[in-house]
Amino acid sequence: MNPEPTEDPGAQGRPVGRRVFLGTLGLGALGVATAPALQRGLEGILGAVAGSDPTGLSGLLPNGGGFRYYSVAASVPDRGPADYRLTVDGLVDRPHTYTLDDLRGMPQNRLVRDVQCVTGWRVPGTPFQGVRLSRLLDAAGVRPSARAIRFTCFDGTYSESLTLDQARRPDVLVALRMQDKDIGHDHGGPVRLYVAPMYFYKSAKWLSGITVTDRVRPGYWENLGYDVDAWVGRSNGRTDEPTS
Ligand SMILES: Nc1nc2c(c(=O)[nH]1)N[C@H]1C(S)=C(S)[C@@H](COP(=O)(O)O)O[C@H]1N2
Ligand SMILES: [Mo]
Repeated sequence: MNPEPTEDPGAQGRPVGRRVFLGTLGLGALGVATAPALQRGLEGILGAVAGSDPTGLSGLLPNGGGFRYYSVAASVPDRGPADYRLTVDGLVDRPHTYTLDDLRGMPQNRLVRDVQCVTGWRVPGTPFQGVRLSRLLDAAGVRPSARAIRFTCFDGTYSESLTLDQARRPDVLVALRMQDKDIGHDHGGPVRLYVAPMYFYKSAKWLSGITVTDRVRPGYWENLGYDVDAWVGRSNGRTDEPTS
């Protein structure tokens, strides 16, 4: 019932700290509690049996090109052009809520990079396209006291973080397209974050909130022991080739 190795950041030689250990325990419980619901909900979508792994319930997506489905929420609503909203708020002069059409109407940037998950799988040369996060931050007018960004998701559970400097990199996108298609629901559509140089857990799916903060608020996995600065090959005790 478990289609992939259960790796964790400690498995690569770094001592398994208390937070990672507690996180693993917590996940075991989550897997037991939500796996049946996930399997019911995704039966029509997933060809593989869903299993639990350290970064969430997952299953290999048919025709997914090597991607695996991850969600820490048992079910996630569908949102599209009529009801999708992305709010930018916090320490900004001009908070704003964008519709999907608003985002589609802005200048788009396309990147092609490898994707690396912290559990080991890697998908080569994947195109992502969307609006640079830095563009949305500039439009909002980030205040001088700001230091970081908190990302929230309409699955109601997941969150992520970046420092302001990381968020302003040109290879960080609010992505509308992946693999040269509109991002489908399973991959976090209609809008997900894409942080090219970091492990894929930073790339929050079903993105709905960008809040500018005065300090880093660790995200979902970071509260369970994963590194906040998640550079591929230079974090989480791993030595993968960098992706960007
Ligand atoms: N909202 C949300 N975003 C998420 C996750 C999640 O569980 N929920 N999992 C993360 C992890 S660990 C990975 S590897 C990728 C998986 O993206 P995919 O399902 O498109 O392959 O999404 C990341 N973003
Ligand atoms: Mo992951």
